[in-house]
Parts: sequence; C-alpha cells; structure tokens
Amino acid sequence: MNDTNQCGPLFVGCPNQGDRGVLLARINDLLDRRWFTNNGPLVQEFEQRIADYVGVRHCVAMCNATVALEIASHALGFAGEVIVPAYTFVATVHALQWQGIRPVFADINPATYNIEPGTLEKLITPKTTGIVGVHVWGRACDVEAIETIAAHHHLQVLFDAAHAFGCSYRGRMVGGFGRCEVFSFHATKFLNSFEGGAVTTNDAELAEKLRLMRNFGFSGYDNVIYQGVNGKMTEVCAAMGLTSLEAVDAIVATNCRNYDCYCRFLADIPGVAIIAYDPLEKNNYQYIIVEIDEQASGVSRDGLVTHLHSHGIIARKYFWPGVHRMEPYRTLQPDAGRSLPNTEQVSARVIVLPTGQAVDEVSVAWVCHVIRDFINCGHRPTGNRGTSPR
Ligand code: T4K
Repeated sequence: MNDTNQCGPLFVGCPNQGDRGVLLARINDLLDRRWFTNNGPLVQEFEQRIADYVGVRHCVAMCNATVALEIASHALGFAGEVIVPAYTFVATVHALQWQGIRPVFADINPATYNIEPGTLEKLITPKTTGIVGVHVWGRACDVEAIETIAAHHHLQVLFDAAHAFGCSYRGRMVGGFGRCEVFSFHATKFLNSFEGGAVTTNDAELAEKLRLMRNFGFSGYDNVIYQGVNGKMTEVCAAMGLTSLEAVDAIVATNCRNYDCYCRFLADIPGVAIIAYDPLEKNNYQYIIVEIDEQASGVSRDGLVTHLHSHGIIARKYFWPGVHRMEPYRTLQPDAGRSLPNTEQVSARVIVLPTGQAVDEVSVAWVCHVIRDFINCGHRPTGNRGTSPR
C-alpha cells in the first residue's frame, strides 16, 4: 500500500445523504409555501413516517435530541436524582443537570457498553425519580431488566435512543420502550435531518404534553398551559429527514458492507477487536467500534488515534473520558469513577472508525492498513494503495 492517503480525509460522522434532487424539490416546495417552521406539513409528514417505521403511536419531532431529552425529562416529572450511565455522550447527562436534576452514574456492562441492570438497585434512594438507559451504538439496553426494576420502585424510564434508529430489541423496533424514547437526527447520525431529534411514545397524553412543551407550552392562541421551550423542528430539517428516511435501506447496506470489510481486514491484528452486532436483531451498523488491548497490540489507544489522524483518518475516542470526568460532574462528584470500573476501562480502550456513505471498501482497506502497520511495525505504512491489506 502507498504511504500517502489517496482516499481524502476520512471523518467519523461524515453525513449520509438521500436523493439530492428529491431534497431540493422539497426545499423548493417549502419556499413556495412560505411555511418554514411551527409544525409545518413536512414536520407532520416526517413524524407520521417515523412513527410508522418504528411501529409506535406517536412521534414528536424536535430541533435536536438534547432539547428532546430535556423536554422529555421535564414532561416525565424527573426531579431529585435520576440514574444514568457515564458512558454516553455528555448531552444525555447535561439534559438532566440543566434542569437541576442530580445525575447518579451507573456502571455499564463491558460486553454491551450499556447500563448494567445489576448495579441499579443500590443506586436507588428516596430521591430517585427515574432511569435513563442509553442504547449505545444502537445495541439495545437490557430493556426488560431495567423496566422491571423501575416498576418495582415506581420509577419512570426514558431511553436515549440517539444511536438506535432502525435497531431492534427482541424483534421489536426501538422507539416504543420505557415511557418514551429519544432519537437524534443530527448530521452524524444514521438518519439525519441536518439537526433534529424526536420523542416517540405509545402514550397519547404524554405525546400531547411533549407537543405543547416544545412550543413554549402554548395550547392554542394566547393560552399557555405548561412551562415550555422552543424545541421545534424546522421544515427544511424535516425535508432532509424525509429524504434520509427514504434512503435508509441503501445506507444500511453500505454500512453493513463497510462493517464486513472492517471485520475481515482487522480479524488477525493482535489486540484489535471490533464489536459484534447480534444478527438476530436489526441494527443500522452506523458505528465501527474497536477496542484496543494495549498489552496484546503493543501500542497505546491514544497513540494509534494520533497516528490515524496524522494519516487523515479522523477516528474518535467516544466516550472518553466518561461524562463523570467532564465538568461540572468531575467537580460535583469527584469520586464517581471509583464505582464505574467498566466505564473507565471501556472508555480507555475504544476507537470509533469512519463509515457511512462517504466510506468505500478501498477506504476501509486503507484505514485497516494504517492500523495494522502501526501495530506490526510501529512505523509509517508502506505498500500500494488499493490492494488488500492482508
Ligand atoms: N445522546 C447520545 C447518546 C448522543 O450520542 C448524542 C449526540 C445526543 C444524545 C445528542 O444528540 P443531538 O442533540 O446532537 O441531536 C457529535 C454530534 O454532534 C452528536 O450529535 C453526537 N451525539 C456525538 C456522538 O457526536 P461532536 O462534538 O463529537 O461533534 P464534532 O463536531 O466533533 O463532529 C463529529 C464528527 O462528524 C467529526 O469527525 C466531523 C464529522 N462531521 C460532522 C458534521 C456536523 C462531518 O463530517 N460533517 C458534518 O456536517 O458530537
């Protein structure tokens, strides 16, 4: 393989896109209609189609998942303490802290990266009002165990499904679990609406409350019945979301192809393990996650990431160093790490590699070649680009 990257820069999170012509036609229409936001026809169509896809009764589109998490937490009456993993994007926890709710960090299962239900009971106090589970990388939480514990203690459950659009748990699509679930449609996500999010639920009363709260709490002209914010999705974002939704089958196929290529090309590199997706469940394969065993590979995770960056491969270390080690949590809860050994270990080992429509088999081969060469030789890659790295 050639020493230089001829694939161009490769970014984790480079957006997937649907049909550009269809998107531009939708944007033309909305410009002609002169209805740009505030529950317009494209937002309503997007909500209906997301609800149908997920198999849930209600979908309330929002401007992003962070605001959706805040609104959902508020609508559920979260207060006092809420249990949440620290191995997540900081937005999950900020959404609670922003409302004066104390996040109580639960450790994860190192095999799934999801909240470990076995840790929950001992974290529950008289102040606990809820549990937020995160379906990390689209692999669903142990929903049943979490819901059982929550029901026993009269707690509400919210799932952060930011990564999990198009994924399933025991054959049922993510979106209908807990009291509600929150999707992200950010540019970097499997399905994107530029920026966007949604809360899905089967609870009609909750859905109505969410709808009003995302629009300042207005219930008809001049009548505010809840404390609300501006959480509305715009028409142009819904246009992008609808167009992306029409492309999800093609995007999954591309992601699967890339995932298979990574599995093949990384298979015999010592100390590099790619996470598995359960073939019996649906997944969007949006994330290529590898764990680096520093002893077995002989290299440091951080050294490898720096090396990848120097070759134009913008790999990421999500979710290092863990939310508990970010502000304000590290100041408020300086000892949290002591009870989060799996979070600490996993966040120190993970690398996220580029995939999605911007990545092809040649790019995957290049990324794997750079990794292999760094581990095997500890020096810059050599060889001809375009040939198999194995
Ligand atoms: N819950 C969970 C579990 C989440 O992972 C997230 C978001 C949320 C909640 C909140 O959802 P939103 O409120 O965003 O809807 C990025 C995304 O901004 C964020 O949505 C995502 N998770 C998180 C995991 O990744 P950053 O701070 O790492 O973004 P940034 O600017 O470093 O970009 C990420 C990568 O994507 C880079 O390699 C560049 C590439 N990129 C990005 C954009 C926006 C592109 O190539 N093109 C683009 O247009 O957070």
